[in-house]
Amino acid sequence: MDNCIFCQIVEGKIPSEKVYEDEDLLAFRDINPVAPVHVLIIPKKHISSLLELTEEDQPLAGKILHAAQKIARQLGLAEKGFRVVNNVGEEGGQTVFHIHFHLLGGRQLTWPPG
Ligand code: DGP
Repeated sequence: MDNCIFCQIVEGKIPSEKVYEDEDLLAFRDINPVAPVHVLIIPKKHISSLLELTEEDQPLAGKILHAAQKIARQLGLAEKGFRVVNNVGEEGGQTVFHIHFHLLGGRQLTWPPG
């Protein structure tokens, strides 16, 4: 997708601070962090939101969750805990329409979210 910021990050056209990469996924630091650790985990394939995830994408979805665990360990979040968040649509607070999972940690997170 030519006009998708995250596709451009995958293609290296927009720089990012990568923390994890494999053939299907990329994880990089959020440009506007809301916690000491704030990483975005994305599939390299363009999927606009959780609503567009197909049955065929189920292995990819599982890979994303497993990568979240690996990255959390890698960044020292496993002991104290962390949060994985996926915003969907307008009321969900989604601003970039390439599915992404926020990995947040490094401080006490509160509930409910705003
Ligand atoms: P969401 O609101 O859930 O759609 O989150 C989108 C996130 O993407 C937001 O926290 C800011 C981040 N973001 C937007 N543009 C860029 C960018 O160009 N680079 C990086 N690293 N993060 C970005």
